[in-house]
Amino acid sequence: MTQFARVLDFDSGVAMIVTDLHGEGHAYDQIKSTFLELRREGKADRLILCGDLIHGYRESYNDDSLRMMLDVMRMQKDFGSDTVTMLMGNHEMPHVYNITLEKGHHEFTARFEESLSQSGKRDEVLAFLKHLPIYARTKAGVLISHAGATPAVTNAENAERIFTFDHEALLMLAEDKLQSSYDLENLKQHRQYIRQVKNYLAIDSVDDPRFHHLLRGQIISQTSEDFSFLWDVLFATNEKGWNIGGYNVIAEAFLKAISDHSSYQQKVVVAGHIAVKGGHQLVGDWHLRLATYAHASPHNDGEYLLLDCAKPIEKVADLVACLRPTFG
Ligand SMILES: [Mn+2]
Repeated sequence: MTQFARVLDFDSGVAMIVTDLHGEGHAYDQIKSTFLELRREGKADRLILCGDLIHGYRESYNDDSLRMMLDVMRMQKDFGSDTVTMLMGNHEMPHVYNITLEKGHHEFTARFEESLSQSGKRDEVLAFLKHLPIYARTKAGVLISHAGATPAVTNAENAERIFTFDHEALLMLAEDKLQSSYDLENLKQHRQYIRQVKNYLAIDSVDDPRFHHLLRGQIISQTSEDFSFLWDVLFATNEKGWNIGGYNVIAEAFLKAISDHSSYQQKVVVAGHIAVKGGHQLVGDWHLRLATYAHASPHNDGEYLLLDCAKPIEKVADLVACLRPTFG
C-alpha cells in the first residue's frame, strides 16, 4: 500500500527495469517491443523506467526525447500506471523548475524545451513530470531508483521528506517571492535575459506568461534548501563521492530509512545514472548499477533487469541472474 506520492510499492508481478535511455529512440523502440512481447508471453507484467529517459548526449543526431516521453505517457494511459511506471531522473527534474543543465560544453535542456514548444504538448508533459515518483520498493527487497543511495536520506524524517516532496509548493513559494519583490516589467527590457529565455525556454515574446520562469528557477536553485535536498537525491554520486567502504555504510542506512513505513525491508538498491563498462556493475555490498543503453560501454552491451517483485532476494549478487541483454 502506498501512503506517499513519491514512493511506489510493488508486491507482485515481474518487472522489466530499464535505465537512462537519454533520447536514444532506437534503444527505446527495442525495449518497448521486448516488453510488449514479454507481456504477451506472460513473462513480464510491468515496465519500470528509472528516469533520464530524455536528453541526448550527442550534439548532431536526431534526439527522440519528446517522442519517447509522449509514448511513455500514452502507454501509461493505455496500460495503467501499475503496468507502466517512470521514476524521476536528474534530467527530467530541470524542466519542472526551468533550470539549465550542462555537462562540459553541452547544455541539455534547451533542445527539449524547443521540442516542447513545437509540439504544443508542454502542459501535458509538465503535468506528467511533476507527478513522477522517485522510488519504487518491492516485496523482493529490491529498491528501484534513478541515482541510488544518498547521505541526504538516512533517517525516517528525511525519507518522509522525499516521499512527500512537493514541487508545486516550491514553485509557488518562489512565484510569490518574485511577484512581491521583483520588478518584472523591468525584466522585459533586459536584453541578455530576453536572449536567455529564447534559448533556454523557447520563448519569443516578453509577454509570454512563462517569461519570468528562468529567473524563478534561478531563485529556487540558488536559495531553496528543499531544492538542494532534491538535488542531492537525484544527483547522488554513490561511491564516487566517498569510497566503497563509506558508500556501503551510507547505502545500508539509506535502505533502512527507505524501508520505514514499509512491510518489506529493502535490502539492495538498483540504479542507473552513472556509466559502466558493459551493462552492469556491482557497487559494494548493496547496489547494482544498471545501464540499459546510454551509460553502457559499449552501448550495445546494455542490459535490463527482469525482477520478480514478489520473490525475496538475499544479496545483490542474486540479481546478476536476472539481467538480460537489451539487444539479445
Ligand atoms: Mn543519465
